[in-house]
Amino acid sequence: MDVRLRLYRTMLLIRTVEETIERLHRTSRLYGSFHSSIGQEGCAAGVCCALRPDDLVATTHRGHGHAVAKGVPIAAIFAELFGRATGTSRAKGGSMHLHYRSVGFLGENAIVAGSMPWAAGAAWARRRAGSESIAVSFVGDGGFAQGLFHETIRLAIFWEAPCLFVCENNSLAHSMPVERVVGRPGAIADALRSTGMRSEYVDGRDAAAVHNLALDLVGHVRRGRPAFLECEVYRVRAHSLTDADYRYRPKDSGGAWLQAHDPLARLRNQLREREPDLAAIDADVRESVEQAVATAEEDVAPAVEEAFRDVTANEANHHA
Ligand SMILES: Cc1ncc(C[n+]2csc(CCOP(=O)(O)OP(=O)(O)O)c2C)c(N)n1
Ligand SMILES: [Mg+2]
Repeated sequence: MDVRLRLYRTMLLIRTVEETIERLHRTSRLYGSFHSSIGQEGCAAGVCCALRPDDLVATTHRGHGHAVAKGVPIAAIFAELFGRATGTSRAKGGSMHLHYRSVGFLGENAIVAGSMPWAAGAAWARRRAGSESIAVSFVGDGGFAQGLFHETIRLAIFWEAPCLFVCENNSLAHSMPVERVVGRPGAIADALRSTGMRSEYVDGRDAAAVHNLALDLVGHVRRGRPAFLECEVYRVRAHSLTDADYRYRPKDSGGAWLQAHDPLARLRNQLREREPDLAAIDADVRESVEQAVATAEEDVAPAVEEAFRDVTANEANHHA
C-alpha cells in the first residue's frame, strides 16, 4: 500500500476509535477517564508507521493513538475500556494502562515522563541481548519539566540505548501553556541538541513530513544511538473528559484549530486523486470500529481469580 494511504488509514482509525469512545461516554456505555489525542494523529501514525513489528513503544496517559498505530487490535482496546476479559490488560488497566506486548506495545503510563525510562531500559536490554529492535518513548511537553526526563536522556546517551524519544508538544500541560515554561515550538528540540544527541523538530500537522523524519531518525537509532524528536501538535479536546478547559483558554479553541489545521483533512486533500482508495478505506475503518465495539461489548467480565494474575513478576505470568 502507498505509504500515504497507510498513514491516512492509521490516522482515520485513531480518529474514529477516539470519536467512538467519546460517544460511548456521552451515552453512558463507558465510564472513567479518557484523554483524547484528536488532532495529534499525524505524530502517532508518522512515527509508528516507520517502525518494525518487533520495535517497542511506551507512551503516556494520552496513548490510544499510539496503541492503534502500533497495531494493537482495536477490539482488545474497546474490551479493556468496557472492563472485559479480552481487554488488552484483561480489564486491570483501563484507559491509561493499555498494554499489548505481542505487537511491541509496552504500554501506556500515567506518570508524566514515566514512559521514558521504561522505553530506554527496554531498548538497552534488547540491545545487550543482541537484538536489532529499538524502542520509542512518546512523552508530552509537560515531561520536559520532570527530573525523570533529563535523567533518562543522560543515561540513554551514556548507555547508547537505541531509543527514540518523541515529545508531543501539544501546547499545554493540562492548563499550563508550554510557551510559558519552555518557549516557542522547537525550543524543546533546541534544548536537547545541547546534550550532543541528534534532536529534531517537525510540524505534526504534516503526517508525511513526520513519517519521513521518523524513518531517518529510526535508522539513526537502529545504528545504536538515541535520538529526540519534538513534534508540534495541538490538543484539540479538553485535557480529559471532565476538564473545564474554558477556564484557561478561549472557548472552542480546539474546534477552531481543527477547522483550520486538521491533519487528517489535510492528508485526505493531498490524496484526493486517490478518491476510490480513500472511500474504500473510509468504509473499512467504519465497519472495523463498529465490529470491534460490538465484539468487545458482548464479551464477559473477567473471572474473580483474574485479579491475582499478572500482579507479581514470574515466568508463568508473562503473556502477550
Ligand atoms: C509525575 C506526575 N505529575 C503530575 C501528574 C498529573 N498530570 C497528569 S497529566 C498532566 C499534564 C501532562 O502534560 P503533558 O505531558 O504535556 O501531556 P498532555 O496531557 O498534554 O498530553 C499532569 C500534570 C502526573 N500524572 N504525574
Ligand atoms: Mg502537553
